[in-house]
Amino acid sequence: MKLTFSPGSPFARKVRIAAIELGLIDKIELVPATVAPTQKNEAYAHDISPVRKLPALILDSGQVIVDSYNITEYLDELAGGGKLVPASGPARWKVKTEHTLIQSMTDALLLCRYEMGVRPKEFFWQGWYDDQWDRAWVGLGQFENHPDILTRPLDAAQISLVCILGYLDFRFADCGWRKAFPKLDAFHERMLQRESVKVSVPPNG
Ligand SMILES: N[C@@H](CCC(=O)N[C@@H](CS)C(=O)NCC(=O)O)C(=O)O
Repeated sequence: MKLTFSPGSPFARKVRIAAIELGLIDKIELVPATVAPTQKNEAYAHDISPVRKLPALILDSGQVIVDSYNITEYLDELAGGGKLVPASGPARWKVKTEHTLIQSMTDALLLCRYEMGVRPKEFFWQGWYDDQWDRAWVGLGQFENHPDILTRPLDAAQISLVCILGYLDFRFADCGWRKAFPKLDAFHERMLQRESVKVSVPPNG
């Protein structure tokens, strides 16, 4: 299998952590890819995904699986199922919902990043930026007071949470999340004791 990948991507990191935790990383070739708004990358659009986002998992059959959550769930199934995403019942929907919230918060941070780093300065929209930032920040505040996700055995929502925190370090180093959210800081430190989390820290993070 091949995984389109970039070392700074919180979504690709999630898949990498999941693959290591599931014992599948040796079956995956990481293929560096560059995708960004306004950069056409027709080959990626044609061969992998018309919406030009990474990560994507390319199976040996040629089938492509897009979206980091789908890929995580696919890998989980390959490893026997029910390991990072509970197989059924309320626990499954809890992990999936928390995961989706954190993924949407990460999307919001990425939009902030693009607003700052990609959009021409004269078109920067402060109100829109602040609104996206607020979605991520308020969400983090809710997880700060959510003792269950911070302490239970490893799952996909927790992996997502460590990836958004790592992305804050990587792209918004001065935002002060550790001071604002001390329980998330302690969770992040605990997660860093895992090899999977440690080896996947973004390069400048
Ligand atoms: N929901 C997607 C989001 C993926 C995503 O936004 N990836 C970013 C890289 S971190 C990307 O490909 N951006 C390129 C673009 O938006 O043009 C997932 O979880 O895989």
